[in-house]
Amino acid sequence: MFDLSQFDPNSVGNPNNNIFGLPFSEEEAGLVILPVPWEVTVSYNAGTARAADHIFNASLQVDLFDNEFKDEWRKGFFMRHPDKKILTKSDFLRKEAELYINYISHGEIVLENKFMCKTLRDINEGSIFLNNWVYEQTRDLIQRGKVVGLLGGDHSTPLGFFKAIAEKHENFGILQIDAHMDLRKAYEGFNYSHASIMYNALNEIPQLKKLVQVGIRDYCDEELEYMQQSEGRVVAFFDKDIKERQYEGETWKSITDKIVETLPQNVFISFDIDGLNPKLCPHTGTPVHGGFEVQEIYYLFKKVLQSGRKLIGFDLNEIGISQDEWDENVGARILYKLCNLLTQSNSTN
Ligand SMILES: [Mn+2]
Repeated sequence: MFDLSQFDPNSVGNPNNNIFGLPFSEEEAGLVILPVPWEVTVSYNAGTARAADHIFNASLQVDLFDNEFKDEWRKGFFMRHPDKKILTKSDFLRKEAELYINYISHGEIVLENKFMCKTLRDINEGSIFLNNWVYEQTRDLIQRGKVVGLLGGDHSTPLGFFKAIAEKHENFGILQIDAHMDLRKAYEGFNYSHASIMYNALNEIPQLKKLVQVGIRDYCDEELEYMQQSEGRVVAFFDKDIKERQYEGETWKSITDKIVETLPQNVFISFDIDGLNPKLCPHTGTPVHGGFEVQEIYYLFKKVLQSGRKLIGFDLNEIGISQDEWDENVGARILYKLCNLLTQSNSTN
């Protein structure tokens, strides 16, 4: 066990240390956070590619004390530096994507413009490169015995991580907190758009047996049809239905019991911050009114663990950056909670 005798968990986070002010190296840490600074296909607010550094800074203010998870941090949490080459590639392709989106938003036909065809090809190839990179990084960490969390970036980033997880778990489910279903096929022509992450995951990963979506409130016909034809592989708990059931007197406990029941034994949490009420994430890529308080989602996560299900990984994505660091502050606290949940779930069996 790492010697923590010189470390004071009650003091403010030391910026020379790692995330949450913790003194662990990657080798020493039981849990490693991989930041993925990528936002090529974001639709509305850009910025999330740079969120990880801001979340790191905000994390120094997060208290290590959590009365549900008293000593989880002692297992060691470590976040890598965001990879500069990936960020540069994201910035370059993002510019290309903006030109392309502007072009198609005027109703122009892509096939009639060789330059735009090449732009689209470059973006799609760049996304494949990113997916492979994430796969290799996360597979390596898993093989070294780490539990792994991914910090986006936009919601396209975890596909490679899902694939690495699938090599270890023949049967797993994703619990997705999100305002959006992300079941679009090649949104705006981008094969690996943030709006297609779950379509691609279901399409490319047979070990993914179940997708349970919570908080959905902005979606299209094609996505609804996909869910309806999935024969139960995709289950959505819509924001409107959840709220109406509560207005009629049903408790959040009873609703969370039903959500948890739909999940298989091995659960991956894919947390798009826009699943929360946008007052908690005003600078996220695609904000939608409605959504949850943080505590409601923590309660759901707690219920997942209490049911005996195992958490096998998480991603946290679409956190924006802001002048007053509010989005990052909320994001850092959620990241800490997810780390605690993940290490605790992996210490018991
Ligand atoms: Mn999403």
